[in-house]
Amino acid sequence: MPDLPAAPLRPVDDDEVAAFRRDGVVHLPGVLPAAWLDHLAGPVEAAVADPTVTTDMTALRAVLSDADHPPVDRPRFLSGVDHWRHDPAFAAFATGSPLPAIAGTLLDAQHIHLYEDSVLVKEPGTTEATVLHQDLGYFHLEGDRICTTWVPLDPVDAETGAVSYLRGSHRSGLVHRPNWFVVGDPLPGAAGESVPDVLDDDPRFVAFDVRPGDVVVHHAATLHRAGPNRSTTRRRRAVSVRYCGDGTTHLLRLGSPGKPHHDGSHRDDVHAPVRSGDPVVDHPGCPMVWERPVGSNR
Ligand SMILES: O=C(O)CCC(=O)C(=O)O
Repeated sequence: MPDLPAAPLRPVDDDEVAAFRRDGVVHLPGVLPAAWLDHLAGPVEAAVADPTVTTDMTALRAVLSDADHPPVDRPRFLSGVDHWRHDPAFAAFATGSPLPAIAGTLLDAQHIHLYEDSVLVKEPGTTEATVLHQDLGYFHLEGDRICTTWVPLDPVDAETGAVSYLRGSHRSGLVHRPNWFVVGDPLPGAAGESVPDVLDDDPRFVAFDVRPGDVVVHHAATLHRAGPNRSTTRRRRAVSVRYCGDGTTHLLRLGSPGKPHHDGSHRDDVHAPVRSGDPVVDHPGCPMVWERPVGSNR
């Protein structure tokens, strides 16, 4: 584990906590020490260069939409998941950076577990949008204390593919069917409500101009999407880390991509596979990564 700070550069304030609860999303400027961003840069490069750990979403969209495939020399949207499970640099970030404490504060949790991480890179000129979706339908979890932290490694704005969030949608009480991320068709066999048709200019959408050091956190039930990267020169590199807090239970959702600890294939066979209804407790597949300091209300 590198000796990098576990505390955010500044505390998350009351207005930010209130915004997260009201809107289902909050932009936290200037909370991540630059050392963590330096720490991630090489591992992200290695991940996007390795087709065994990232998926070419540009090619996937071409195949799914049966359009102009195969895409040749097109700028690509590359996305991977669960890097922390095989790469100690990602594991250090997901477990030892300020993100778990930030999630704990926003979710008003006593403890925080890591669910998964994800690399999300849109190279300059990437035409793929990330279509409207809700994370909860992909997660084999149930509860209200579940969130995604989105960490930009580059300045990101509307031109380069900022994520936009449908404010208040986390309060719908609905779990939406997961889709292919770059086309709106639902994953085969997946359960849940259809993702609603929402006008592009719906005033509930909010997006943020962000810089390295900022973190955007959204509730797992918040609908969100991201644009293509229309810049010809600027990359859009980001890492998402997803956490859950106390009160969360496992819920194995048909049709959503599974995890090794759901079927018992995790290498630590002392731990039984999890089942629907089990509370999330410390487990190598979903480790506890933060505990509220004694006597702290933050
Ligand atoms: O970065 C993107 O394009 C989408 C990110 C996202 O949907 C997420 O992290 O939950």
